[in-house]
Amino acid sequence: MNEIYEMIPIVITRVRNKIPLIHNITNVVVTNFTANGLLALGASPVMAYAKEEVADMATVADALVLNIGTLTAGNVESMIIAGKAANVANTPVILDPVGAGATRYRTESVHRIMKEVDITLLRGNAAEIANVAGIKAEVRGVDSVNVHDNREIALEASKLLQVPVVITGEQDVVSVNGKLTLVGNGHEMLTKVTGTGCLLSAILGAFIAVEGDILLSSTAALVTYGIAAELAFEKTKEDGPGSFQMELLNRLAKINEADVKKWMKVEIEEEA
Ligand code: ATP
Ligand code: TZP
Ligand code: MG
Ligand code: MG
Repeated sequence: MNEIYEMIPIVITRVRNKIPLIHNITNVVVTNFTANGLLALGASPVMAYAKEEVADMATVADALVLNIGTLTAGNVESMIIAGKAANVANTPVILDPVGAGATRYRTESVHRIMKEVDITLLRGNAAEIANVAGIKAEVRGVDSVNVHDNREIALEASKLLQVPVVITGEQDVVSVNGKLTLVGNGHEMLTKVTGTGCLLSAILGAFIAVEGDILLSSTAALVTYGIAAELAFEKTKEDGPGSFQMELLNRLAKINEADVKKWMKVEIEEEA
């Protein structure tokens, strides 16, 4: 397991060397920010939604990221077509169930997608993940309302759904096959900019595209993103969310192995 600590800083360099193509079917709020965040990091974003083309795009992509933030019936159909093609092509699929539990349509759509598509990683806040897994939790709009025990919900949800899970919040949790990592990096300012969770889901796609060990790649993505946010806050703390959002892109472009090694806050639980 010590090996994981040594490997975490290296994954960002692998992303930059490979420049993975990330196919996003995402929401209208975060589209531009997600594309710019992936580019800054060193990945290659593409947004493609038409049911006539999503299978082709998902087949050539290095990861497919599905995000239900501004769902339409057409998008659900496209997500399922893309997801099935990704499964055939061995393209990893990341699902962000934005606002699951807030409306019946969102929860049902997530269940439909998960029934038809093998998901490599499910990433959301605690309430979204709890609602997808059928664990009782409250969601209003796209934000988590209650304070939840991220660790317990991640563990239970990944067991119930039989899928790797990342829950984000003040502390992030990765749960894969009974193993857990807890990530303490990040900054509260991330909650003042919309789309920071959605961008993170896309970045998880970029990391999973270059490292197939989901516990390692997901932990590396969370740590790298969290540290970039901490450094962005340091530089812009006198200003506010606008400057922070811009600086987050700058820091995603600049963060390197040495930064990750120096600032990472990770706990590993072998047998949770
Ligand atoms: P929500 O709608 O609940 O805000 P989200 O989809 O935006 O969910 P977050 O849970 O906010 O996703 O996670 C996005 C990023 O923000 C992650 O890197 C996470 O670690 C970080 N984050 C969220 N809340 C905090 C916090 N209180 N302190 C530090 N970092 C945080
Ligand atoms: N409404 C629908 S999707 C969306 C909003 C505000 C963006 C949510 O982004 P995030 O990353 O979950 O904060
Ligand atoms: Mg947030
Ligand atoms: Mg979200």
